[in-house]
Amino acid sequence: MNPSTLIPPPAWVRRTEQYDTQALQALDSAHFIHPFTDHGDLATRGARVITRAEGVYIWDSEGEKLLDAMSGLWCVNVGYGRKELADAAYQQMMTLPFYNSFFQTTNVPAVKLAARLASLAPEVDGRSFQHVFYSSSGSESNDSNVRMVRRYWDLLGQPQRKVIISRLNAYHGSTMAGASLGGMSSMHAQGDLPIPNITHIGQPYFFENGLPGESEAEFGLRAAGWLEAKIVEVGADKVAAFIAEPIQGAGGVIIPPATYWPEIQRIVDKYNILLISDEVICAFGRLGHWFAYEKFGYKPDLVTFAKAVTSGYIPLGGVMVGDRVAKVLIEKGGEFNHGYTYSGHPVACAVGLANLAIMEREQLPQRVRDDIGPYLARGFEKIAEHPLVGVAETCGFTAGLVLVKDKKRRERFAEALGVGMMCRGHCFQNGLIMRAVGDRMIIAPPLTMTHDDIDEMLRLIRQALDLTQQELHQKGLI
Ligand code: PXG
Repeated sequence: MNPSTLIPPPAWVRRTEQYDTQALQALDSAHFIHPFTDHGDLATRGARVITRAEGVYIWDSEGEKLLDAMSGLWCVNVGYGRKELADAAYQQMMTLPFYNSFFQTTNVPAVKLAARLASLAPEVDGRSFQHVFYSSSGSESNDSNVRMVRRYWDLLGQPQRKVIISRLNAYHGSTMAGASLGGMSSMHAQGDLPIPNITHIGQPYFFENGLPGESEAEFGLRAAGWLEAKIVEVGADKVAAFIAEPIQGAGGVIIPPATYWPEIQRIVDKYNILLISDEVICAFGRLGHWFAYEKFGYKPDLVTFAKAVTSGYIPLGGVMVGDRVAKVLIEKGGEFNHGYTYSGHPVACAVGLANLAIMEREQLPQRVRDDIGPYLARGFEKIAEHPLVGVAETCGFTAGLVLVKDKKRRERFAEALGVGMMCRGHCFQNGLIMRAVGDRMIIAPPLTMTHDDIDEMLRLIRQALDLTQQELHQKGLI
């Protein structure tokens, strides 16, 4: 199939005046239950209808243009409007739109992508990732992790090893296992979570949990020590695995001190427990590497991926299964009674291959490491000087800042004030998409941003900070 035979989109796709925003909002309100949304509240204001996107910008049904500093939702690493990805999907749909891989069949894109991912995952100390298990999302992938980890220990004759340790304020998805692994108390409060045999330790958030006089390096060791304490408390022979994000994304871009990961590695080695690196946000260039464990130098047994593997153009997720686990599952396991209809979906895998090809051709991980990552870091050093900013930090091409009441004393705002949402409102009003996580403002822009795009983004961030400061001042809150 020749890509030039692609039918161009109908003219109305790009003509914003064709949209009846109010009618769409009414239908939305009447029929669409959104994720993580208060619908009573949404009905009073109406959802913003996003209609198209190009490069690093999105447009809504009213023709408003917004700089998308969140890459959709940590997904669109190659930016919007990539015809190559549409072509890959189209061609694959016309060749083989779907076939399952349950009953001793496979398909070409799934095979090629698994081999490609295996070649991109760096080997550490002789441990490599030769196998991939596919799903369609990060949540499903983490459910698969729970199944695989417990199956692994069963096969090794240690069925009592069931407990998976995670961290507070971690995000690992929204299915029963994903939300249980996550450490979001608001999620645990709904639906009788966590499921059994999942427990949590504190997060390595120096700004919040560092003690007076404690250095960041000391704090990193202390925070990692919570894992050892928990293993001892649970009983080392009952612990199956530790799961963590290299840096916590949805938790607010929490970047651990440099001492944290090496100490975590020492502890998981000492107690022989499996290490799961949830890289749904951090992989595929976000931190300047194909996979983030390479940046921090630790040795996971399982790596969760999703989102940017297709730059979000189509759902795909999975788990990189390291040699240690793969060997046991394959050599001792027999049938693993687990899988999804869409495991290894040919269209999703074809888009994944095309997406990785773009990333490789444009050297996006390297670009983050050598060029736009350091450029963003320099910009954020200036942002850190703003009177409303307590701390501003970057890691690769993601960043977070904390809004504070008193910069010198690092005094935080009362949570009920919703100062983050106030700032987010000013961002939206002025053409910038930035996420608020409590009083932390965060970004994870497309890795294709130019220096000019970054300058424009920094200008919009500074403007939103100024407007937030003005509003707080007018309300007598600072
Ligand atoms: N693990 C991590 C580390 C994630 O960030 C998931 C698993 C779950 O992936 P799926 O594809 O099932 O959504 C995620 C997802 C936010 C936000 O507000 C972040 C995510 C999802 C929704 C919102 O920052 N990350």
